Amino acid sequence: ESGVTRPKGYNVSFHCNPEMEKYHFGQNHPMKPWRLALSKSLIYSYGMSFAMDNYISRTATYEELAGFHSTDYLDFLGTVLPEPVPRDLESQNPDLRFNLGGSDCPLFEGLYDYCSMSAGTAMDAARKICSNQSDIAIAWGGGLHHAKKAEASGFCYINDIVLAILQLLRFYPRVLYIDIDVHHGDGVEEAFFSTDRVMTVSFHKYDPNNFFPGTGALEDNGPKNEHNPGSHHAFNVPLNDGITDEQYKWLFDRVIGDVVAKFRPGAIALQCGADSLAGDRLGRFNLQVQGHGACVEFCKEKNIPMILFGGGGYTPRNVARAWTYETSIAIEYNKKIDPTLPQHAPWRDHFRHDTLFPTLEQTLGEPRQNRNPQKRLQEIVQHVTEQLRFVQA
Ligand code: ZL4
Ligand code: CA
Ligand code: ZN
Repeated sequence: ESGVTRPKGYNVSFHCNPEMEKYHFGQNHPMKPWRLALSKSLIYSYGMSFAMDNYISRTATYEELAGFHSTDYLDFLGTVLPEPVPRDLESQNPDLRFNLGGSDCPLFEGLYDYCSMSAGTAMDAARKICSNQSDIAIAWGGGLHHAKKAEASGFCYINDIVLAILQLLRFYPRVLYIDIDVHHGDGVEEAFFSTDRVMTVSFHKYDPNNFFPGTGALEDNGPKNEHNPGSHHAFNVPLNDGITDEQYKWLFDRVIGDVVAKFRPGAIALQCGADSLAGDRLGRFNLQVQGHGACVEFCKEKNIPMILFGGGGYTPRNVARAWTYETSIAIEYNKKIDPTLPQHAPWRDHFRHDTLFPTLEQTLGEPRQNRNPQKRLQEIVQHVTEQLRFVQA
């Protein structure tokens, strides 16, 4: 008896593959697939599985992966053996084919299977949306937004988001992609650069010389050639260190509100990378679980079919908190959720504080200095408004 009931009038599906949680990128690598196990265990401890359709997803087939990726790349990915590249040689090593085998995208045991599982969860989620069996489909094991057609990048090998959006495009004329990971969603932006059927919007830390991947300037809105249908269909919200919940929410509501009103998407793909949270090992923002979740809430209120993807997130206890809260938003349990973590939750001590909503002081000690003047945020909103005038209503 958990007290969690199904939301009235619509369906949420939850897609995972427990095998994924077992893979290792190597010692000290920030990407830790076990954060998926931690997240799922917290979600289940709250009893939320009773309010969703729960699926163990299939692994994507080679043919499905080839819907976006080149077969050269897939063939190589399927045959490479984990041969660790000597660290000091790595930068000069001319034999890093497809950007595989460096410290960001190492070759590890079972890499191809891990990739097809991540893609499988995302594609299953997309299929549930297309068949109208789900209104919100959750794939926390997906969200690997940097992968290119024939190249691994930034911990991402297979772009499950692109594959899922390609599914959605079979049924919906227009799909909106939103990315709240602290990194720029470059792989998804690039994949749909030349089409007006997908609009991409990424919020990210932008510092071209010091922060990965270095792309995603405010002025980058798609092909510069006006005759290319993709022009004015990419949006970037470049931010600086220390942005707060209040500012991020303000920006998100203005930008996404206007984008949805103008573009009228039939489906939304929302990448919920949790490295935009305060205290993340790689991130730089001061977002709290509430502010991160407010983005999911805002999108949900648009009543448009939606996929929620995972993505980055390198402080596993906070990743689990965010994705748990966001699952509760999907099933409309967020207003009733007990902010005290369930007594019986496995790894409860791992969370350090027994709350779902730690304060900034609890997560950071000292919050990062906020380098986002309100004036700059206003400029960003203004730029988006101007770009949207070029978009066909
Ligand atoms: C690590 O400690 O900025 C990888 C990566 C491995 C273990 C031991 C190796 C030590 C931080 C990162 C050497 C590490 C050198 N280990 C890493 C330009 C870089 C070249 C690689 O959230 N070095 C590259 C990628 C980013 C770069 C971010 C975000 C993914 C997502 C979606 C991808 N790459 C500089 C860094 C470590 C490591 C410690 C690391 N890599 C931090 N930032 C990067 O958007 C899932
Ligand atoms: Ca982003
Ligand atoms: Zn990231």
